[in-house]
Amino acid sequence: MSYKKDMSKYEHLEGWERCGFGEQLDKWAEKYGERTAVTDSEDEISYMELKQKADCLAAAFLRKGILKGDKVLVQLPNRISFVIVFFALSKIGAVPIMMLPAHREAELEGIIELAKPAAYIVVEKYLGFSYVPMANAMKEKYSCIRHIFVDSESGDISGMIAETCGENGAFPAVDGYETAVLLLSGGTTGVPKLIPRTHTDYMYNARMSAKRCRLDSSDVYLASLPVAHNFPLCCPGLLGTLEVGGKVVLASATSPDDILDAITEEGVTITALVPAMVTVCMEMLEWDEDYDISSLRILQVGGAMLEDSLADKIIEEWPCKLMQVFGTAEGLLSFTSPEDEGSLIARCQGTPVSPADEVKIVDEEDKAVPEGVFGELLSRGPYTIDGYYMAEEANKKSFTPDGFYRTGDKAMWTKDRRLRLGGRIKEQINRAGEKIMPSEIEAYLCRHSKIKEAAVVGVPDETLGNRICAFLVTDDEAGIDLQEIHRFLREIGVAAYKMPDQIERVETWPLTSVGKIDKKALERMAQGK
Ligand code: OOB
Repeated sequence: MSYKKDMSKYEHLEGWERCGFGEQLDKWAEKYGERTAVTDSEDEISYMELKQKADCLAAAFLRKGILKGDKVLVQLPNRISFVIVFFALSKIGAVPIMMLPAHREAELEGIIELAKPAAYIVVEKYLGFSYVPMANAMKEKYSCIRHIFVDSESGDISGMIAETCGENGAFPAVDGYETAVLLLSGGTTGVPKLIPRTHTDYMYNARMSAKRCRLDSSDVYLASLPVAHNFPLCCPGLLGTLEVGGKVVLASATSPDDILDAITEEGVTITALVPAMVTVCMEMLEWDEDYDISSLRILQVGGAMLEDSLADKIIEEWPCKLMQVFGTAEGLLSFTSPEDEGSLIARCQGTPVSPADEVKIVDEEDKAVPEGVFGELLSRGPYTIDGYYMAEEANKKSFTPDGFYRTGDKAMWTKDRRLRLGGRIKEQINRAGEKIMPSEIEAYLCRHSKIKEAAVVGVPDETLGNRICAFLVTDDEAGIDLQEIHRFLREIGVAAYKMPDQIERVETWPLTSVGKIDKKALERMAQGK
């Protein structure tokens, strides 16, 4: 029998409330009424309107036959409809699966097979891609998908809201300990992993993050990362900002000018970026003096290793506090504090956000390592999951028998009792904050007729953190170039962020002493090119 988390253990915690997101929204609407809750590039919505629209859409979903407990694929970019859809599904106890706009057929299929969603909600078009044909193809292939709802100017979602307004009846009761969302885990090994977060633990996650950021109703939070990701959704992100009555600005794209424009125009006080985005924003600021980022109070940086030199540069050049954020969709969050000294902020990822977080750093035999020594970071606690969704085998590997999540990250305790991350132990590539599992890309590559074998490694890269390099054994005379690989991967429906940045052909593999492909040697080879 695997370890099962006992939620009652956490009921004494400040910020822990057994309540669903739907009910939560009602409380916010009551408290913050006509204040602006969310703005996007086209519109804005108050807390009260958000509640009303979520109620209407929830009633419409029920009418269409979406039931409590149904899983629903949600693939929407950063826009107000995302927020309405999230709360509407929560109100009826349906569970959104947080797809990213970048995902394509290859990612969708694995998840549909695992979670059997009853519906699929897509944006009509975003960044030049039309989602409806892809959604229809999925519906055709998988009979579990009974409905496609399209979010467009005049499409299903707005129509459904308009149609049912004023007639919302009773919604099914939702318990705070039920699953609220299924988040995507970074990097899968072919079989995707979904992360079930309950209403209560996820809202606690948001509250503890907001508390560490000293967030209040005067704050303006900018979500420029895709808001379906845990970082901008809940750390404190969208949900943490709504909790305190602040305003959320949704930026529709992640380019530096979009980010800097939004900060300048909206008076943004806090935002979250991955290191690669900070670098490009800094470059932009250097040659364009029209931006005004003086409203910023906190810049959260996380999702990937932040180089010491970049941390120093942010502290020196940005008119705000840097907050280093180590986070996982599985739960554990560790942030620096706004009150910490700059020198401390630059060299660590702070402390866990909840007093009830249990963190261990262990060696290969799961024994605790001393301060100052790297080991694997393990965590258990109020908002850390005790298992992936329907994944008994994966859970045996990813959790200890007493319920600690194995992050696969190298970390140490510093002498000031702060966490300092040191890269990955598990084989996973972190490319500009996106997590990619080499084995997944290897499997895709081997579906190409010219490729006999493939090995994928991450190679340190100044801008991306890591770039993806694919080593290939191909049929002798058949040449293959990067363009062809990209075309092929696009055709089979692989997300763009997983495309190799570099390919190298090999005749034979370098092998380790036990005869496995020596990936360390491949990394060195790729670096030399
Ligand atoms: C965030 O969540 P995920 O689930 O996409 O990725 C988690 C992994 C961690 O296990 C670690 O490998 C890496 O991302 N990571 C960092 C880091 N923050 C995350 N590695 C080094 N330094 C950091 N500061 O990425 C995420 C979730 C919530 C908030 C922020 C990030």
